[in-house]
Amino acid sequence: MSSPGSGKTTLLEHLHQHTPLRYAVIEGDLETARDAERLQAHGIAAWQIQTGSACHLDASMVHTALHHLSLEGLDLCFVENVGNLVCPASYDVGTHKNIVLISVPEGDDKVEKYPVMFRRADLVLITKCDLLPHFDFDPEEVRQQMARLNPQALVLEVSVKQPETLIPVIDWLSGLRA
Ligand SMILES: Nc1nc2c(ncn2[C@@H]2O[C@H](COP(=O)(O)OP(=O)(O)O)[C@@H](O)[C@H]2O)c(=O)[nH]1
Ligand SMILES: [Mg+2]
Repeated sequence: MSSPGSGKTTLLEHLHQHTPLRYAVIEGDLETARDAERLQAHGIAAWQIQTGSACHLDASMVHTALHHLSLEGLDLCFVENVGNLVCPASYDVGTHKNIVLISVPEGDDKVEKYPVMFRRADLVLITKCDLLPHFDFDPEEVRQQMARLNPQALVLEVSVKQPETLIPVIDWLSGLRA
């Protein structure tokens, strides 16, 4: 879950190249199958849900989508929710864990402004960290806000331009699988 454009689909495109974990993705957007097509182009099984006007997925939509994916032999199935820092947090779609992204260009004040979302996070990824030299974004600020709001959640800094930053994410996912 995260705002539109914070890097959800891009992260799922890149993780694939650095892990033996096999995963499928359920995509949610208002219109188009662009994100599912992007993942399929990388050989990742993906199913697109088009919500029309709904700003979030619900459990029934995810249930239907699961019938269109072959889960045999998979380690994980991601659900990329509709880009939105508000509504998706209020709907339990059946995921075991929640990952919330916040990208450097969005600003470091979002945790406390959108607490419902960040309270539900098991993992928070600060994305696009290659852009830190160009923005007044302080990752420590995000860490402090998370420590006050949801100290159990892990906070990691990532960038698809710096593939080594994806390794702790893969380790976290592998730990879940184990
Ligand atoms: N510089 C930089 N750009 C990124 C990174 N991750 C994603 N982007 C760009 O951010 C834009 C939105 O990414 P996308 O994955 O479609 O976001 P989504 O709407 O959250 O799925 C695209 O132009 C990506 O290339 C990153 O780590 N660094
Ligand atoms: Mg996307």
